[in-house]
Amino acid sequence: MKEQIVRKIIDLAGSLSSNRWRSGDDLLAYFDEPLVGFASVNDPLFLKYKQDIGEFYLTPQELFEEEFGSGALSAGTIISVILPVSEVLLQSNRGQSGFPSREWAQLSAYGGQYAAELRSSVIAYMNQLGHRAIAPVLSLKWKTLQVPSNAHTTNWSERHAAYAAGLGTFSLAGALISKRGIAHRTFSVITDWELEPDKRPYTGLYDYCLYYNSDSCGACVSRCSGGAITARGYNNELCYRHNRSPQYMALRAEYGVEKTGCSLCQTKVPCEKSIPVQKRSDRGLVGD
Ligand code: B12
Ligand code: SF4
Ligand code: SF4
Repeated sequence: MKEQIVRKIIDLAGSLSSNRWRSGDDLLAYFDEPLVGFASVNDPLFLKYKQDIGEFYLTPQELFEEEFGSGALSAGTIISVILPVSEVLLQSNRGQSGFPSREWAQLSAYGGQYAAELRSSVIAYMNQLGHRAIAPVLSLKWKTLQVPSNAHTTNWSERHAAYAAGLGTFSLAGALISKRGIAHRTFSVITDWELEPDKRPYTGLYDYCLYYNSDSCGACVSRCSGGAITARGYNNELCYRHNRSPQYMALRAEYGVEKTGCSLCQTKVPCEKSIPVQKRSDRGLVGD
């Protein structure tokens, strides 16, 4: 059954015109075919997230109950979807330093619409098959908040859902590295349909990052033009400010978009589009 669901999500993704944008005479895709993973709503990891991240962090049950009432989710599945950024966009940002390319800014400004449409299509598909489903980030309970340890956090994280569903691990850059790399967008849907969870092909939070698994790399540190990534990890406040600096505001006007993103840390790095492997010549630790 899971294969059928994965096939369906890939087909739905292929049918959406919002994944296309015009560049001169060409019609190009923002994202390649999605990756799909499954986690049980009763996976103890979701309680561990609450313990480690904070009491404010929501479990799948709390989110589902907001929509369908108390006790609505005794069993079920988190379906996590990764949308890998297409090669043409990766290429456009590789040559950039300091600022993203015009093409990348298109992705930041409009790629979210496609992700939202695909998410709605997945929910509609679940409903057609007689199952209830919600998108956590559309719940009335979902919110962004500031806590002492994190200036920009939320009470449901899409990358934690992806981690639980076996789709990837965290990294020095803060982002999730999937088997299609770090350059992606991701969303999740919670359903009361009980499906077999995927096995996580890793045991540690940072298994796919070379900085943690091989004492090497750190390429994202020098790629980051906002000084937000160091050997101590990712500082989301610096990233946030950098993306709203006067230079970036001017860039929004120049490119004619409401946001440009930056994402230099997601291209021209060994983890860009696959799980990175250490090359002998790359040995050596990053400085701080
Ligand atoms: C708020 C937000 C931001 C804020 C702050 C980011 C942040 N907190 O890391 C700002 C505006 C700065 C930002 C920037 C960017 N973002 Co953003 N952002 C989000 C958003 C909406 C929520 C993130 C969040 O609060 N998570 C909750 C907290 C708890 O988790 P976390 O910080 O992600 O996780 C860390 C800690 O929990 C820590 N940790 C500590 N203890 C423990 C214990 C356990 C058990 C675990 C598991 C983890 C853990 O490890 C994690 C990794 O550092 C998500 C969408 C979503 N709803 O999830 C997108 C999202 C994370 N962003 C995304 C992207 C692409 C970006 C940018 C590249 C955009 C850009 N500017 O070009 C940058 C760079 C990010 C980077 N280097 O990681 C993608 C990430 C894709 C990926 N490969 O990981 C997401 C998932 C959006 C999406 N739908 O695809 N973002
Ligand atoms: S560039 Fe290297 S250190 Fe940075 S996240 Fe990717 S693998 Fe880890
Ligand atoms: S999005 Fe830009 S500023 Fe933020 S961490 Fe990545 S490279 Fe640095």
